[in-house]
Amino acid sequence: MNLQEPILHHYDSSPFSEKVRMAFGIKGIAWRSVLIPNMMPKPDYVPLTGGYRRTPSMQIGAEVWCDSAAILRELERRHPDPTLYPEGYSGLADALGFWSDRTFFMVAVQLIFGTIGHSVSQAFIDDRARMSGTEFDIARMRAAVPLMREQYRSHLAFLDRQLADGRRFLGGDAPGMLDLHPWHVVWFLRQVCPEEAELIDAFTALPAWEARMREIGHGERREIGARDALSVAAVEMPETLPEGDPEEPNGLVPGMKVEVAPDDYGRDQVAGEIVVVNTAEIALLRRHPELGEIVVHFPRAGYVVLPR
Ligand SMILES: N[C@@H](CCC(=O)N[C@@H](CS)C(=O)NCC(=O)O)C(=O)O
Repeated sequence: MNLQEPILHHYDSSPFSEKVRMAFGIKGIAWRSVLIPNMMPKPDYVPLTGGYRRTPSMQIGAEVWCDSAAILRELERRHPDPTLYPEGYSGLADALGFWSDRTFFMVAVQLIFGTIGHSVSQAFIDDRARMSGTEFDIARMRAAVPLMREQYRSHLAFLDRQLADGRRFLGGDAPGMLDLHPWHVVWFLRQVCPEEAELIDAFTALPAWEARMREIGHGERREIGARDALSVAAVEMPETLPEGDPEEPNGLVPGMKVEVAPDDYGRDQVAGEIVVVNTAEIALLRRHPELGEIVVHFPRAGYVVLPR
């Protein structure tokens, strides 16, 4: 096995993983797949991330990118052609993720679990309540389904309107970040809650866009075991070099010991020494008793950094 091949830690029904799998497809990348549990505990996963529990992450050698935003950024850096960015949209294309991944996604979560919640295990409900720090209240979500249907549809209408001039993808002729952001929310409903998919089908341009996206596929996927991925981390060494940013408002610099955590849900903290810090990412060096040195990367927007 090529030890520098990307390894995606994911599960098939994970929408944020689907975003990344599609990026592999757009860029024609060969990757390894490690299937991880969809709830805690994740004993073969957390040692790699240092405590981050969310899905997905991407491992290359002894480095791990947590969060789809950090993963997509790294894929673009390593495989710039074809780019995920429509010309002139590099900043706003990333900003759009905050709409799709938070607002639009949360509408979908309520619509989907309000509809299929009765078939979800109590263990899953308890896990999601622990992860979000608040009740995962299926009865409340069920009551909100009519409202969420309206909301979901109004967000879909943004996409349909963007496609109304006959363009193939949201950013023009080529698929990219503008598609990936909302794609996983549309995919999630179609995949997990087909009984509500007529909300999508009722639009004019959206269903054809969805079909075009599906055709792209996931690149070249090959399964490996979680233990194999841990062995890769153990034999490889991190390669990222220290990088600072003199404009950091609170004086964060390489070498400092900090903790990083998401600011929305699944707020488990990852502790380490800063290797890279800038407006786009923070990377931490960690030492694991069996795996040795690992560098873990996080996006900067949406993650808090606390001195230790
Ligand atoms: N901002 C994160 C969100 C990731 C996320 O919410 N992932 C879901 C699955 S799609 C998750 O972690 N669920 C709990 C779990 O898998 O343990 C990203 O873009 O990767």
